[in-house]
Amino acid sequence: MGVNGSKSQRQAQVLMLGLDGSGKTTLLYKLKYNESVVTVPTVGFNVETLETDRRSPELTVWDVGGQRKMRPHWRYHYSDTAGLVFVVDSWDEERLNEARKELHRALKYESLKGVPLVILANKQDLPGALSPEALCLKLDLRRVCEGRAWFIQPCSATTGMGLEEGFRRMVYMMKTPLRQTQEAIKVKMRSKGFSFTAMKQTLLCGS
Ligand code: G3D
Ligand code: MG
Repeated sequence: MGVNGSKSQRQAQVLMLGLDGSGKTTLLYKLKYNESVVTVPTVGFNVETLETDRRSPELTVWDVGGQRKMRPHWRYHYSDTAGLVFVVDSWDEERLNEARKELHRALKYESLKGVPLVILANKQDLPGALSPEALCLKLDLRRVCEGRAWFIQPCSATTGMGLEEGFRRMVYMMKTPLRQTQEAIKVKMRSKGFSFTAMKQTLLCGS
């Protein structure tokens, strides 16, 4: 899955999906060059490598066009995917149902089974953007991500807030078996004073 022979420890493929306009291309170039770019709808894909720390694989991030006519092509990338990032426009409540359907459809594919998932709750800089907790419910994440390591990260591709954290979390989940990931998050949340029940009601990793 997403690892290339001897390069297995050095490079991993991350597939970035989401509806058109959710901010995928903006965030890819913000991460890569720390620049705000003017985007045009992505026809085909953009691909960039992101460096990580020396003990982690470099990430090759595929930003695949999210327009309706492009979505049937998403599946051709699944078999090479070591990590899935799904970008959501947290401000556009009207298209959340469409986003939910596309996410759920993708997660049903056998080749994405067990692949860690980071949901990037983008456009948090806009007033009225939905919180990660609200998105978690509206996208029905806890149910659809059962048995999978996952995480929802609030971010803004415009300001850069949360982007590195989201990809750092992805690297962590790719390197860590699911059970260990859940335990580590429980310990961290407990240390912050969360009860386990409260944790379950919020977000973080799969149940
Ligand atoms: P896509 O690649 O997922 O299709 P784009 O999305 O990266 O092309 O972004 C679509 C629009 O959303 C762009 O605006 C872009 O500037 C804007 N955008 C992306 N991320 C953010 C964000 O975090 N905050 C805000 N406020 N806007 C964002 P235009 O106007 O060019 O359509
Ligand atoms: Mg794009």
